[in-house]
Parts: sequence; structure tokens; C-alpha cells
Amino acid sequence: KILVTGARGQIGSELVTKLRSIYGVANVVSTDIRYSEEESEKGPFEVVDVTDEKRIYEVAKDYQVDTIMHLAALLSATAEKMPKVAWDINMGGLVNALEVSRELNLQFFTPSSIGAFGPTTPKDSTPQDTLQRPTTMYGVNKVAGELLCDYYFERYGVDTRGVRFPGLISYVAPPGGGTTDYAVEIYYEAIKQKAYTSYIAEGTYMDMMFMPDALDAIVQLMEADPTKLVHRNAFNISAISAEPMDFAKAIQKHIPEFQLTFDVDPVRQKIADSWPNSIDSSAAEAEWGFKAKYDIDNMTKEMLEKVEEKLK
Ligand code: VAH
Repeated sequence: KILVTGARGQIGSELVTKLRSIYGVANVVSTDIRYSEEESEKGPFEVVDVTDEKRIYEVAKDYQVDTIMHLAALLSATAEKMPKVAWDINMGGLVNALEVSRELNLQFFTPSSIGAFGPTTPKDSTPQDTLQRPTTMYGVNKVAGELLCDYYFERYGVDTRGVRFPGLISYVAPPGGGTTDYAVEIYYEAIKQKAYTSYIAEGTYMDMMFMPDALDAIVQLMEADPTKLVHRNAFNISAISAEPMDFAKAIQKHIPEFQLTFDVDPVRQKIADSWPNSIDSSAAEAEWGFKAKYDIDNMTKEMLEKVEEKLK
């Protein structure tokens, strides 16, 4: 049985659906800070504010879960707007969820991000083990989070596992306040206006991944043989290293008249410039068989089809 925090977020909303299709509806408790009629009709749902440790404990105990997948967090751009609030939620929520996992001996997953790297990290094919001095509050939270999860594994034996996600592209729930959100918005605008103005500058490479690959990676890592894991928090995984023009070219194969223009947002550009251009996934491939299925072309085909359907 799995407790998911942040279940109404960009990852959470699709992860809950996937987990329920694998493990059964009754075996996945979705939780979020706000009540949702829709969520509670789909399966077990509870209101949980992750800054309230007792509440996490109560739900984990009542439902007798054996795993927590902790997704509740503020993303990079939002965190830069309210750094102290981001610290309280991202670190306070994480340590609360880890404490409950220790007390109830639960398996534990939480995502890190390419945002855990900084401007002094090698930018191309960023290694699994390298210098991590991020210059954003989100990045500080992610590096501290990786170290905290490894600590709970080494010190208390909590089976903690994590991946460093690239920018995730999806069509179910919109991303909230990320730096890579342009790569989702561009598909919606391509359908609506056949044009998009990117707040990230031409030539800015970042790692990206289609949500189905991200969800498969979570399940695969959590089911992996623990004796084979050399690393735990958190594995580099990537699928696509792309800049805005790469998305435009992929879209133009389906919508030839699509136009991409630029109006750079200095805040999010500064964040993007501090992140790698591409990261190396070889540790994940070697230790638990990670393999992405989507490249920018098959992702673009599916995104345009699904977004068009959604906007009908
Ligand atoms: C963000 N989508 O932009 C998230 C993610 C790598 C990017 O961490 O903050």
C-alpha cells in the first residue's frame, strides 16, 4: 500500500493513476493539501499538509501503508519567489515524511532534479557523482534532500530511493511554477495559436523527459533489487537534451506554420543557465535497467494529439 503526497501535482496526478492500475485502487492513498471531490471519487483520498508530521503519521498508520512516495514541494521558479516558504515546505515536508517512514519502517521515494546541480557542475553529460553547488533555493532543497534521504538509509536503514528528474512534459496536470514549464506550454500554444513566445532563450539546453518515461522510472526503481543499488539518492535519469528551437522544429513537422518567438524572463533564464545541458544516466541504466522510450519526435507526436483532444 502506497501513500502519495502532492497527489494533485504535475507528477502526482499521473503517478496515482499509474500506481492504481498496477497495484489496485484500494492500495494507493492519494493525499494533497486541498480537498478534492474528484480525487475522493477516484479512490482513497485524504487531506494532508506535509508540514504536519502527525497528520502524515495518522494517514500512513490508518491505511497501513508500506511505502511513501513524497511529491509535495514547491518548484524552482516559485521557490525563488518565496525562498523561506519553499524551505519550510520542501525541507520540513521531507523530514516529516522521512520520520514517519522511519517510525513505521516504510519504503520511501522522493524526486530530486537536475536543479540539484549548479553553475560549477560539469554541464555536458553531467556525471552521477559530481560537484553540486546549486544557486537556487529549490536546488539547495534538492541537494539537502538527497543527503537527508541517504542519511535515513545509512543511519536508520530506511529504504529510500530517488531520481534526479529532468524537466517533465505532460498533458494531464499542468506543471506549477517550474523553469522548464515552457516545454509544456509550447504544445498548448502550438494547438491554440500555432505560435509560442518562449521565456527561455534560444540555445538554452536542458534535460527533458516525457511523463510516461518518468512514471516507469519511479516504478522500476522502487521494484529494483536493493542489493544491486550502489546509489540511492538520487539517480541521474534523462531522455532528451533540448533547447526551445528543438521543440519548434519537432512541432513544425506536424504544424509547418508554427512560429516560435522569444521574450526572455531573466529570473527563469538565470535558473536555467545554472543547470546542466545534459546529464549522464549510466548509473541508473547499470543498477536498475533505466531506459527511456520517448525521444523529442515521438513525444511531440503524442503531446500534440493529446493536447488537441483535451482542448476540443
Ligand atoms: C522545475 N520542472 O522547473 C521542475 C524541474 C528540472 C526542472 O525541477 O523546477
